[in-house]
Amino acid sequence: MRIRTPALAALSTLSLATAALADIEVRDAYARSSGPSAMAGAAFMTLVNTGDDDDRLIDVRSGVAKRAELHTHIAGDDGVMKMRRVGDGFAVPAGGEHNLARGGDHVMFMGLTTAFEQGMTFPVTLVFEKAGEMTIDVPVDLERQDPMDHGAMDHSKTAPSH
Ligand SMILES: [Cu+2]
Repeated sequence: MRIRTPALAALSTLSLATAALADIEVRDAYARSSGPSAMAGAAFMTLVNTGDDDDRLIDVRSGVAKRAELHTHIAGDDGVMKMRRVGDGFAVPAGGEHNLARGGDHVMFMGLTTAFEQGMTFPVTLVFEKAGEMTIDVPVDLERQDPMDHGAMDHSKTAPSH
């Protein structure tokens, strides 16, 4: 029995973690920055709640930047979309999903400690109110055109041209 104890302990730890995270799925995550010298970057993904309880993404952490924050875009007084930190996070309703997309809600990385290069992948820890912490690997994709981006909220199209 002594030989089996460590294996059983590891197994129960694993199944506890799986149970705690089973209700949230992260789909189609990717990250981008404006270029190799950019000081900031962002990540986008779809959060899917397959459970019966509403949940909420309340925090984010990553070693790729000095700070990681939850951001959204809102229209400023001049009509230009600006980024704002979201203090209470993003609701992910039971049986529903929340989309983080360019021009909308996103994970912001400020003070990149590693330049984003096409094809690299880095870990991001998402902290949910109920599901707890979930660490995912996010690939950098600098070339992707966002199919959810209809142009109305894209910086390049809403910012006044100089
Ligand atoms: Cu931002």
